Amino acid sequence: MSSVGVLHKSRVSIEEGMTVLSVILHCDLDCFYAQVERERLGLPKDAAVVVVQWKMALAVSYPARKFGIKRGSNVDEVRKLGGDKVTIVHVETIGGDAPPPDLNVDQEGTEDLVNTQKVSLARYRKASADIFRAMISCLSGYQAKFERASIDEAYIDVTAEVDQRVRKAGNELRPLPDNTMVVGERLDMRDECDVRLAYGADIATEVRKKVLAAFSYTVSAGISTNKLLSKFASAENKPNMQTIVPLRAVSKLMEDVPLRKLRGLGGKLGKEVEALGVSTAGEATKLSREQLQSKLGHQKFAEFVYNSVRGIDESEVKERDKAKSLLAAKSFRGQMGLSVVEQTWLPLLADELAERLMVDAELNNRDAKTLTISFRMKSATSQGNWTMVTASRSAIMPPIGAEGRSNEILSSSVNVLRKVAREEKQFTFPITFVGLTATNFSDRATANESISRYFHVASDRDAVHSSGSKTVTDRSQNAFQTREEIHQRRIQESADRALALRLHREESIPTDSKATRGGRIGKKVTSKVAKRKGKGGVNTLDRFVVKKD
Ligand code: TTP
Ligand code: CA
Ligand code: CA
Repeated sequence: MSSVGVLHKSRVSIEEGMTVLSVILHCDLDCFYAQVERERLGLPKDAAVVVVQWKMALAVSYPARKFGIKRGSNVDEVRKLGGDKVTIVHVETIGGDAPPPDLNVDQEGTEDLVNTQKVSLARYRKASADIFRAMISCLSGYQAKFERASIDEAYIDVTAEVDQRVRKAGNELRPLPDNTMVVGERLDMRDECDVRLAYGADIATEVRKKVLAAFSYTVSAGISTNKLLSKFASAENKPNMQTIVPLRAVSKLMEDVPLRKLRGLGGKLGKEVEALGVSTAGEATKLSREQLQSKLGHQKFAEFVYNSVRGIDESEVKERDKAKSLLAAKSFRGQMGLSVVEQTWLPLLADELAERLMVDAELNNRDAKTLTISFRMKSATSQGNWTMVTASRSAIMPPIGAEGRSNEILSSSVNVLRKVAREEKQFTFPITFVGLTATNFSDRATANESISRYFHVASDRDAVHSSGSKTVTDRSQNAFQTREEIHQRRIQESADRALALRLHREESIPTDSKATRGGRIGKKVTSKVAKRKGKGGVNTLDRFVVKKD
C-alpha cells in the first residue's frame, strides 16, 4: 500500500465541498500511578517511585527506570536495583483487618494479604477524573471532540479547530512548540497536512501545559491523522514530549514497527497475527486479506489488521469523557470457596461498587441500569477435559434511590452465585476471580423520575444520606462491627427492601429489555437458568454468558 492510499483513507469531509485531513491527538500520562503517588506523598519531581501491587511493579517513574526497574519487576528485584534511592509504594488496599502491606520494609506475610485484602484504584480514578476535567476545560471554546480511552489516556479530534486556525492564519511559518519531535523528516510548511499537524501540536501543548500547571503531572502526546497513528506517536518519546507522525512518514515508519505496538494488536489478536510468522507491521503487509481471514476467522478482524499494519484507521473519536462501565473485582491467588466469596468478597465488592456508583452519579449525573456478575473457574468440556472460563450473568441494577443499595447489589450477586453453583453442573467451584460490573448508564434525570415515584425521596442525595439509615457505604460504621454482624444486617435490610424494589423493577423495566440482553461479546449460552427466565427472582431475566480464556 502506498502512502497515497493512506492519505486517501485519512481524509474526511467536514464541510460540503471541502475535504480536510483529520488531526487527532492522543494524550497519555507518563508513568501514571507513579506520578499520582509522587504528588500524594509530596516527593520531588525527579523521585524514583515504584508502585507495586502485592509483589509486582505496576508503574515505574522515569527516574526509577534508570535503575533498570520495569513494570512487572518483582519487589525484591526493585529493592536490589534501586536500594534506598527508590520509594516503593503499595497501591491502596481495602478489606481485611490487617493494615495494608508496607513494602518498604520486608514485611512478613505480605503475600498472605492477597487473599484477605483487595486493591482499590480510587486514588488513580480520582486523579484521572481531575485530569480529564482539566483537559476538557482547556478545550472549551474549541471545536474538539474528546474521548476518554482509559484511566490515563484520551483521544482528541481537533480537526474542526485546526481547520479554523488554518482559515484564519494560513500556513505562516512559526516554530513548533517545545518538546515536539517529528517522525521522519522535518515538517514541510508548504504541505497542507504538515501545517495542520503543526496546529494540532499547538493544541496538544496547551492541553499538556494545563495538566502540568494544575496537578504537576506530565503528559506525552501524539499528533497525527488518525487514532492508530497518534497513539503510536504518543509512546515514541516519553516522558513529557509530544510526537508528530506526518503522513509522508507512515509507510516507512510501518516497515519496522513491532505489530504489538499498534492499537488493538497488543493482545491476543496481535499474537495470532504473529503466529503467521510476522513480527512487524511491514512484514504483515505481505499477508493477504484471505490469509488473515483464514487465520483470524472473522472478516472484521482480518480487515482491521489489514488496515492497521498500513497505518489506516478510520475509527472515529467518540465523544465520551466517562468510563463506559465500573468494575469492582477480585482475583484470587489459588482458588476461593463459595462461602468465603459470599461472606467476605461479595459484600466488599458490593460496597465498593455502590460507593463508586454514588461518586459517579454525583460527578456525571448518570446511573447504571445493569449489574453483571462474573466469575472465573474450571468448566468441563464435551471431550471430558476442563478449561478455564469466565461466566457472567446480568441483573437489573438496584436503583440509586434505594437505601443500602450495596445490600441489593450483594443479594443480587449472591443469588446469581448460588444459582450457578446449584444449576450449572459443568462448572467446577471454587473460583479464581469474581467481579461486579455496572454498565448501561443513562442520565439521572430520567432514572430519578421513576425512582422517586416509588421511594418518595426528594433527591438521591437525601435518600443516600437519610438519617438513621445504615448505608453500607458508611465505612466508619462498618469499622466497629464484625463481619458476621454486617452480613446479618445486610440480609435483614435486603429482605426489607425486596418488595419495594421488585415493584420498581416490574414497573420500570420491561423483562425483555435490550438493556439487559444485548451487546455482549463472547459465546452466549442459553443455559437451563436462562430458559427459566421470567419466573420469579430478579436474576432470571437475563442470559448467561460464558467466555473461554
Ligand atoms: P500505562 O499508560 O500503560 O503505563 P504508565 O502510565 O505507567 O507508563 P507510560 O509512561 O509508559 O505510559 O498504564 C497506566 C497505568 O495503568 C499505570 O501507571 C499502571 C496501570 N497499569 C496496570 O495496573 N497494569 C498494567 O498491566 C498496565 C499496562 C497498566
Ligand atoms: Ca501512561
Ligand atoms: Ca495508557
